[in-house]
Amino acid sequence: MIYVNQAGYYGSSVKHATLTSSSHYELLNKDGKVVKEGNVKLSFDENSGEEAGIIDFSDITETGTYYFKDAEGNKSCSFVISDDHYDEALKAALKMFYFQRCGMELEEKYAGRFKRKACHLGDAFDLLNPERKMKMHGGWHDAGDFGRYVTAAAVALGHLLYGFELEREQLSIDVNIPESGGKYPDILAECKYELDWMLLMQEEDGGVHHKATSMNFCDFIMPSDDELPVAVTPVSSLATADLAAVMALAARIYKEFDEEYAAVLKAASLKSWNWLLENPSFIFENPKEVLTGTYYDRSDADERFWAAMEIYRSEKDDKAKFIIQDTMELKVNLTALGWADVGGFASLCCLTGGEEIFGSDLYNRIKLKWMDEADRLKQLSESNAFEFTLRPREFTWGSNMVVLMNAMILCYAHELTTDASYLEAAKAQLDYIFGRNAMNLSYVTGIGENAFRNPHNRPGIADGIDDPIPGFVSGGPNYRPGDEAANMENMSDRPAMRRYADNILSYSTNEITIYWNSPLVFVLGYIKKAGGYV
Ligand code: 9MR
Ligand code: ZN
Repeated sequence: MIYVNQAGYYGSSVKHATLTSSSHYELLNKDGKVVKEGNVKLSFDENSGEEAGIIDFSDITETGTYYFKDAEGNKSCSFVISDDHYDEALKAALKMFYFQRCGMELEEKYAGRFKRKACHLGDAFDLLNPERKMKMHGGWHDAGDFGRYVTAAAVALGHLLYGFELEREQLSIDVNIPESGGKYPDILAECKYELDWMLLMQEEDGGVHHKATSMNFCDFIMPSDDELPVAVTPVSSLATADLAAVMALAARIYKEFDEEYAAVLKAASLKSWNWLLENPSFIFENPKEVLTGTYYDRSDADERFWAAMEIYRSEKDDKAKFIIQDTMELKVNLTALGWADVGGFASLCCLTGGEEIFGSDLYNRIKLKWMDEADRLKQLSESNAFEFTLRPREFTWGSNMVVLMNAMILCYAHELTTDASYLEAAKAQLDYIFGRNAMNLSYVTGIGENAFRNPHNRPGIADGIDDPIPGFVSGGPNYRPGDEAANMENMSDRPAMRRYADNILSYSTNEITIYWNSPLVFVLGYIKKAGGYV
């Protein structure tokens, strides 16, 4: 087999595909003419369990549609060589957030055939005081379920907003949402939809509720048919710190477009910041009667660190400085960009803010850690035929997020150094996401000849439309799958890269979430900015 990036390749940049089982290949154009052929040395690849090698076809630069054939005559998926090949993917990946909107009708002119009625417009109730009703409309559904969770939301916004800071031009695209053409670029209008909901999760004293979900997951129904009451779970220091951080970040970005709104965001950030200074760690435990996702995280040191970094950037606050200094002595992961460990966002804040703000000592310590991790990832990618950055046991639930987080780290290493080898390693991670993997599958719906089709996503299942909504990233292979369709009984004899089921029942390998799409937006924006360094 020959696995390719089904979303395509830049004309003038490095182009690789992965060949398995036999060593000869032919590359053909759309008329079936062989434009290149050759032999590749194969060696064992632990993730895919296959003998695999790299086909380098960087010398083929002409715009067009191509495919490969291996020695047995197996055809690869087709792909394009073109300098705008990622445009559609970026647009779809960003539009995904609109399709996740809660509390408003998705009208046909924006949603097309995936239009749907407004959902979850009623008040929620405070779990600790059920008599108390809380306004709780808006925001994005987290995933294939309709819950809304602050820590997950903050991380998705982190990817999108730091992305916007870095790749403003590439991410300021029109994605046809109701706000298009208004005072913000669409990406900021979309993020505002989530920020406004997050503000509803904040108490007067600055404490922030962890999540707003029904007590248990509803059936596979349209969101407007879900009438389960929505419970707002207690305040957690995790959610409070994340909100303080993300509101400060957003205030900085929105200021230029809307000073009034930026002031609201900033006030919210400071309110939560003050709460953090006065309150100890309240780690979130799912109340026993609530069966939806926990987003369990045993330490809030990294969340407080992120908040301190953002607050210091805008306020030069001494208390924030102490927290930053103290946290640097702890073993906080400084490159993690997921919902549990957020130290990487603090690093991005420091590195994008620069030495003048943070001082050269802190800046350089963080830069060193960032580059260490980027070097580790680059070496890993240079050591296997998929140029991939995970080891078998790192295929966790949502492994595609880890792949995309790694790509973010590599992109920013390229930004810091302009060394093209980091960009190449980042691009190879996108190759994997778009089909250069042992499933021969693009993990983004609607993008590529053989894209996954059956995400675990309630509206996509209940809408009666055969095609999935485009632009959704799948969670991806899971070394320890645990659902009806993918589990250890039917998958433990498979290599890690194939422990995946394109099945609506497979929430542990094939769900979708906002924070699996958001790093894709970041990475696509960056790769487009670097233009494959054409
Ligand atoms: O993305 C989360 C993953 O890292 C965890 O392993 C998993 C189990 O705790 O939960 C995932 O998050 C889910 C959340 O709890 C509820 N909404 C759907 C999320 C994606 O599967
Ligand atoms: Zn809803």
